[in-house]
Amino acid sequence: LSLEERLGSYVVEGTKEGLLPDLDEALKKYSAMDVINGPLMRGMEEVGRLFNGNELIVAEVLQSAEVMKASVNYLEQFMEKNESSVKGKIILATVKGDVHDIGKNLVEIILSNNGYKIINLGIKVPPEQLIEAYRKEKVDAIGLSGLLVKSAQQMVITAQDLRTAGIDAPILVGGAALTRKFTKTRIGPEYDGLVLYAKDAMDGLDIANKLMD
Ligand code: B1M
Repeated sequence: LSLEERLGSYVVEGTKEGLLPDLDEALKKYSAMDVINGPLMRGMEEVGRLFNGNELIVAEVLQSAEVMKASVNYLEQFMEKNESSVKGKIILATVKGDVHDIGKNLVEIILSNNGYKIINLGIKVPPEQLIEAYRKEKVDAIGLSGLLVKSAQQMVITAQDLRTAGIDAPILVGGAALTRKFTKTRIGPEYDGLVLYAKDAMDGLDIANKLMD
């Protein structure tokens, strides 16, 4: 197997044996983010495909998730850091009912490496907890992640609940279940503030930077 194929297969197989030396090897050719967005993400997509076709069980997908998390943790030290003063404060949460957190945690890494203070509320976060955190922390924006189809609907509910609570801070949304169109036509109209869709973590950073300008 080529280096790129091996990197994908660690994720698919859910094994870490040989992973770190291969990540080091990859860093000679690619940036840390390119390793994540390229071979590792392709591995994760394959896991999703196999899982969908009942060729993997949840326990196996969890092992794949562990490999992805370990890779991202290792690669974080090689990512570009922008040590500027704090640009803004952002809450991040995976919405109620959803446990997927690898994408959200990647967004946290990218934003905190680029001058943002992040309050990461974790997974399965109900609107009430977001409202409470917003009032306590006085953040500049609220970031919501969700990967399940039902999470897209949960984002609509969350936007409504935030509005009812009188909150109109910008909301940044992302995750595989969402589209720009859904964000604009379904979430946006339920909220008084800006609702912005990010297709990936770097896009999230661009949007955050534009918001803070
Ligand atoms: Co689940 N899962 N899973 N899963 N899982 C999906 C999402 C699924 C598409 C797989 C499939 O069937 N093909 C499917 C959803 C189907 C649907 O609703 N349409 C699915 C399912 C069905 C389930 C369960 C219901 C399975 C079960 O129990 N029967 C269950 C749900 C539990 C729950 O949430 N209540 C479940 C459980 C799990 C595990 C726990 C085993 C594990 C998660 C572990 C963890 O996160 N700690 C898992 C995994 C790993 C996946 C797949 C394979 C990979 C997800 C991932 O981590 N990708 C996934 C299939 C797939 O996506 N290919 C799948 C890598 C990550 C970096 O990408 O999170 O998309 P992602 O983030 C991207 C962008 O989306 C964006 O930036 C990132 C890239 O830079 N982004 C943001 C994300 N959030 C953002 C927020 C932003 C901005 C950008 O701003 C705030």
